[in-house]
This record gives sequence, structure tokens and C-alpha cells, in this order.
Amino acid sequence: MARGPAGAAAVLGPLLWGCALALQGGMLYPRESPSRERKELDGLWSFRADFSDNRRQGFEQQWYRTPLRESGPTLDMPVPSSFNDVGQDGRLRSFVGWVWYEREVTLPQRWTQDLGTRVVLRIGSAHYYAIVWVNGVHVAEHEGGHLPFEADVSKLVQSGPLSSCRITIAINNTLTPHTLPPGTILYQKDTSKYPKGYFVQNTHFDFFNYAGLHRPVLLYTTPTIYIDDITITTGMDQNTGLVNYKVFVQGSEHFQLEVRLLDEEGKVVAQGTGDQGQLQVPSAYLWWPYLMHEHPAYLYSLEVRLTAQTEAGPVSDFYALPVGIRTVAVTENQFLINGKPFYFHGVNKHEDADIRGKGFDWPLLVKDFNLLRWLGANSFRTSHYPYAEEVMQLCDRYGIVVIDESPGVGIVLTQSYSNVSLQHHLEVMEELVRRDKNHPAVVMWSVANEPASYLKPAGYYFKTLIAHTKDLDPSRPVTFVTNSNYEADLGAPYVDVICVNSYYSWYHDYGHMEVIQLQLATQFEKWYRTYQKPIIQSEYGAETIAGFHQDPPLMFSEEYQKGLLEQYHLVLDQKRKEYVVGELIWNFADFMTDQSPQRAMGNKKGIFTRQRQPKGAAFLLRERYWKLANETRCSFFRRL
Ligand code: BDP
Repeated sequence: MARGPAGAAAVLGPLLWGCALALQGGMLYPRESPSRERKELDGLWSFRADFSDNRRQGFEQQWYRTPLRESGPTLDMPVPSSFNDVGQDGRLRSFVGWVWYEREVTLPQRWTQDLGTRVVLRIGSAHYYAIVWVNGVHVAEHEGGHLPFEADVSKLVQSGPLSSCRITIAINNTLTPHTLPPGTILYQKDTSKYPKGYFVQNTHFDFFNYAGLHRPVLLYTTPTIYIDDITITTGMDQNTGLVNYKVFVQGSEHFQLEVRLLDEEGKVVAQGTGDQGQLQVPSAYLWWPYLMHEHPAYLYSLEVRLTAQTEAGPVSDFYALPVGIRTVAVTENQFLINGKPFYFHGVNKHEDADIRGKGFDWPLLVKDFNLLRWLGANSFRTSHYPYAEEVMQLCDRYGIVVIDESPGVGIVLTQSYSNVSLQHHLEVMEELVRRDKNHPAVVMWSVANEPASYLKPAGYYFKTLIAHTKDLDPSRPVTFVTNSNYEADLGAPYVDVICVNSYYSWYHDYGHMEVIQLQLATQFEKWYRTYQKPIIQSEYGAETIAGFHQDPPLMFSEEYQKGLLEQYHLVLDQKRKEYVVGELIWNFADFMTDQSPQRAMGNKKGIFTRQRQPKGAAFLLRERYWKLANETRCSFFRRL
């Protein structure tokens, strides 16, 4: 959560549907408009890791007070990117502690001189804990590596003759039992084996803890009276689309709001006034998932215009939000989108690639979406943390359905079920819902992945977390992804959809693909009999080294991956006629993990390599997904 300069917790205030939340203010994606400008700060920043023993030299010497280069040697660091893999220094790759980023920015004169302009610094994500200074003045702190935060820096940049500002960001990647994801620091005290002060960061999740400024950093402007947030929910009444809107304004209590909904041709199809209301769209085009309709992903544009009178004259602010009209519902055995049964045939992903680590990258984004569409995938889960906003926007535009997951991965220690942890997890869900609530592509929230949901405190923890998420957003189902035994899972009673991960004939019965059908069928039957809720096979897969071939198949070969998938598909094809509503392969692409004897340079369960080249299983899955699309829909789709 973002804290003000004094580090004080933000005050309680209403955000969605009138329920009390800890978060203050909105987090609208910064879009240009006649009243708003943007200045992207991507590119090279100065960088220094604090290698001092206690990692606190930067604070002791106040590196934020003067240009970073004056503190000692700095490196050029690209933003967005993880810092770990861009250099040749092994110590930086595995660094744990504070790193420092700095960038000098020249601002347009109007931004520094027009007091009617509000200047905001927005950081797409900083993993994990960040402190921000502008011109040496503390402006923000934020905990959590996967969600954006902002600071209003108007006063600082408008207070003197300077037309430039110096942004310093200190980031700490240390994970503790109360962070999300959790981790532990292990000090090795045996001086016969380890040097003095030796410690390692341990985690309970299976991906590398990349760190740095992973997503775009930018400055943008609004007027001082401005549209702070918009909440949209949509529905259908026969052929009429319903768009319920609520607009939140900051800076004045006296203003007028006009709202217009435009179709893709730019024609106004509905309009209204005031800060909330319902727009009705006769013969509306619905937002359909990819491969569920000939014209998927129809997006309207909601144009919001704010006008106000001030002593200095009239003020206006303008924001345009893409809106998809669609409904989501869950029955005992179906997942419905626009009232029709939806079957998830998709993938689990990671934000991960060579060199840039978890850094956002446009070519990678476009390549991944081209691969998804080639594959015939209609959905993915943001395993195991929220992805960049730009990813979510493309899902809206392409009709790729998203299960939006929090960074609640690896919650296995009893300490991570404490009130401190729960409170933080609730705040993270608030930040996630605040950021992603208006994306039609998001059809379900996932609060966690494979927590130790059999531990005693897990019942209360998940009951509270899921209830809070539903309060925040009553329009979407909520789940968490389990690998617990159906009888021992204390969270399952509270979810809307059972998402279950299993690795038959991989982590058990090595090499024995002949047991998969029986074990998988038993899994589905037991979960369904116990809970009568729709089930998604949210992970399954096999480690596969691209280019390893062996027939008859052996583990790690491309043939084994294909063979294992085929066994799963036989059962999925039976159960999808009953209550199984989806299958998501683990994983879309190979990805980096911590080093261990189980991982040969990362996790290799991708159907694509880390460089996004297909293994044999990608072709098998492509056949299946296009077949599924054509079998379950009314019209025929020609493969890309
Ligand atoms: C699952 C985890 C996932 C791992 C996967 C694996 O949810 O994060 O990467 O196992 O072992 O249990 O490949």
C-alpha cells in the first residue's frame, strides 16, 4: 500500500460499492487526453547496489540528497528491467538488499509554472519495497512488487526556479514471512563453513526473485480538479447493454460530469450526467472471448468530461476508458460468460525472459499474444502475481480471458497466516481490484496459489480474504489455486470455482503415464462430490528439455511431455461434459527459477522455450485448442 511522506497509514475511504477500504484514491491508467500529458521515463537510469555489510550505507550517507554518482561508482541500468541479468557481476545477480536508482528529468515549463497543473509520478512496479525521493525530498513508500503506486510531486517541481527534477528510488528485494510472496532470510552462523555475516534468501515458490523497476515509470499531469477514479460494472437486459458507472473526483466538491459511451465507429450510443448512473445501450455488442464469437472483444469507449469553475477560471478534465459489456456467472457445474458456458483452454504464464528478467518489454508482449492466438488459447492465469497493465489491456483488446492472481504464492509457513500477513494480503487485494476492476477480460480473482491450506489458520485466513475480495467486487467469482487434498483443504468451502493443480506421473509415479487416467478421474470425482462446484485443472505438465527425444518416451523428452498431456486430455474430455470448466497448461514458456538439483537452468515445463520457440507439445495443444474452440462454439473458426 502507498504511504504518504510521513509514512502514515492511509485513511479509510469509500472506493467501490460503498464498502470501507484502507486505500485512498484511484489508480486509473495514465492516458493522454486534451487535459492530460505524459512523460515516459523509460531508458537508462543510474544505479548502485548497496553492498555494505548491513546494506544501509545508502541511508547512512543519504544517497538521495545529492546526485547518486557523487556517492561512488554507478552503473547504467535499463528501465524497465530486472537488474539481475543485465550485468557480468554474479554478486548482482543474486543480490539481496537495497539497490538505488536515479534519473534526472527535464520538465516542460508549463508543468513547473502553471499552478493549475498537477504533476504525478507513477511507478508501474518496484520489486519489492520502494522508497521514493524527488529532489531529495521523500515522496512515497510502497510495499509489494507487482502493483503501481504514485506520488503527487506538483509542490516539489513547482516550488523553485528549477525546470528539472531528480528522482531517486531505493528498492529492497528482501522477502520475509509477511511479504507477498513470503520468504525467509537464513543466516549461516557456522564460521567453519560460511564467512561471517553470510545469509541467503529462501523462498517457497518456483520462480526467480527478480527485482528492480520492472514496469514503466512515468510522470503525467492532470488539472488540480480531476477525475480520480471510475468504476464500471456491466449487465444485459434482453438486447440492451447496461453500463453502470461511478466517477470519483478530487480537488473540489463543485463540478459537473458528463459521460458519453462511444462505439467502435465513434458514434455516441448513450450518455448521462452526474457522478453515477446507468447507461443503456440498445442492441449492444457484447464483449466475447476470443474464439467464442466471430467478433470477439468488442470495446466501447466511456468518455468522462469534468468541468468546474474556480477563481482562476474554468477547469476541465477528460478521461476515456475502454469498456466491454459482458456478464460472468458461476453455477454448480458451469462457468458462464454472457450466459453461455465458457471452457478455459489456455495457459499459465510468467513474466520472464532472457536478460530483462521480469522487465516489461513490448516485443515480448506482442510475441506472446501472437503465440497465444496461434495456439488457440482463449485464456490465461496471471500465475503467480499481477501482470503489467499493458498486458491486461491487450487481453481486453484480443478477448483473452484472465484469471487475475495476487502474489499470494508460497504461503506455507504458519507465520505467514498471522494477522500481519492477512492484513497485508487484504491490502494487496484492494490494490489489485482497484487497478484491474474495469477490465472485461478479467473474469475471476485468484487470491493465492498452492497455500498450505490444510494448516489450521488457513480456514479463517481464506474465509476473510475471499469475503473481502467479494465485498470489493461483487461482480466476479473468487478462487484460490490448490494442490491440497480435497478433504484437508480448509479454504475450498469459500471459493466459487475449484482450481486444482496436479502433476501425476511427474512428481509421483515417475515415468508411469499409465496411472494418469485413473488418478486424474479420481481427483475430479472426489473434489466434485465434496463441493459441487465447477473445477478447473489449473496446472498440469512435465519438465521437458527442448531437443531431447526418446521413444518410447522417457521423462524430460519432448515425447514424454506430449504423452503425458494426451493422458490428461482423455480424462478432461470426459469430465468437461460434466463439471470441469477448464484446463490451463503449466507452463506457456520455460522460465528462470532458483538454482537446485531439480532445475536445469530454470523450470522447463514450457510448451515454448524461454526464447518462445515451440516444443512438440505446442503443436499437440494447438490441434486440441482449435478443435475445442470449434466443438464448443456455434460457428467454425479457421486456424491462424
Ligand atoms: C506447481 C507450482 C508452480 C511450479 C510447478 C512446477 O504452482 O509454481 O512451477 O508446480 O513444479 O505446484 O513446475
